[in-house]
Amino acid sequence: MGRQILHVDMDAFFAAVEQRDHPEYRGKPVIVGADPKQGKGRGVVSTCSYEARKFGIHSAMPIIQAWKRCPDGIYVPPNGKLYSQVSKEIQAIFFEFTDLVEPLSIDEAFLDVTGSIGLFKSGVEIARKIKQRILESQQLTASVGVAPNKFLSKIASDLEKPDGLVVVEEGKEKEFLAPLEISRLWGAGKKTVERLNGLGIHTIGDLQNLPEEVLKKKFGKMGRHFYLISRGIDDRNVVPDHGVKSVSNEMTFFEDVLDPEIIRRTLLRLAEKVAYRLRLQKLSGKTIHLKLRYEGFETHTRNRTIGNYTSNTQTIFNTVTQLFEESYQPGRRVRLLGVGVSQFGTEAGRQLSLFDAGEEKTDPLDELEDIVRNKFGKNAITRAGGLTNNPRNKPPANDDFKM
Ligand code: TTP
Ligand code: MG
Repeated sequence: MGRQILHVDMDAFFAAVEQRDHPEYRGKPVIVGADPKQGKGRGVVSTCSYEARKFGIHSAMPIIQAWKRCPDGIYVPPNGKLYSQVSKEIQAIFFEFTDLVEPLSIDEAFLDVTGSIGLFKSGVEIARKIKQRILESQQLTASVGVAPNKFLSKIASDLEKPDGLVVVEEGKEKEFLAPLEISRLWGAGKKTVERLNGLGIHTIGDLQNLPEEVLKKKFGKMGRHFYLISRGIDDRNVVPDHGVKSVSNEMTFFEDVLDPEIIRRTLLRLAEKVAYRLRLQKLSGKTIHLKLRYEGFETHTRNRTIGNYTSNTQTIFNTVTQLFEESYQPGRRVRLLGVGVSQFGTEAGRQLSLFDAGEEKTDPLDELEDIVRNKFGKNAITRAGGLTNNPRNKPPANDDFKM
């Protein structure tokens, strides 16, 4: 069986919390947002209850317009602190079912529950349990999509809101998508939708009927993306948010170093360690950092953002080597070197990555190293180029640095 990905999204989140805490608001149009000031207010609607949506009110609408549509509604200022607290408690529920939780916003997250099926029977069963737990503990409803990937689960969670549960079976991706409007396609903005409509393409099914070559001709790189995504093909991983913003290692030399070969090997060793730790945490980042301290204590930091997310030793090594060559003042002794990676892959970043360079393929050498390290400990293997001549020039055990 393939992957089981859940997308969980709370229903009318801010408004639902207000209705929960004020029983007199229940069943009524509740608008959370700016003060309407009897129709003279500025600012916008944050969200509104489903009762208010019947009046045509929605998020981001000017509050004056909401007032015009529903002057008798209940207008409530947002209580951000409360919503964040509720959001945290809901997230804690997700972790009862899997560690692979990728929060997308205050009220939604992707969960990869593939590894939890043995314990809980099926993805659908987990979705039911999560909905039940949220209802019991928070008296709030969530909508959940269950599918073999992120794209499909996100669409599915939205289809039967509020209190929805929609499952996309493996093998049924194409027929699930076919009747849906192309505006639901990931990557299709307003202009693209207009262009596609102009070509007589209104549903995802219409798009499925076009050969890949035609799509490529009309949309260039996006053509390939549309070809895949209209068939429900999306292999993005659920990237857990560990709260970690960067991963880095540094090494202070026992004796200050001039030898370029020792410097090169040290950078390789550090790149290896950082890359290994990234892969261990299933992270990849696109900003590479170098820290360089000369004898004395003068310290320089440099960084470079590359076009794709990486956890690849060679890529990290090549980039820090470039940074080193660009900033090193020849003839000066080096006391410390540090290598780091930050700007981890996020949903938005990954969306773009499908169209351009994307995530790198796994390097077989990295994979081999990971296997050995996981089995025999993290110091069990080092690339030949990363060995230092001076055995005293070993990295300290705890060698994180702040960037
Ligand atoms: P959404 O999940 O987009 O909306 P929702 O939960 O209110 O309603 P739905 O049932 O359709 O999911 O956003 C979550 C919260 O984020 C929402 O309750 C309020 C806030 N928000 C804003 O403050 N401004 C906005 O423009 C949007 C879209 C959301
Ligand atoms: Mg929501």
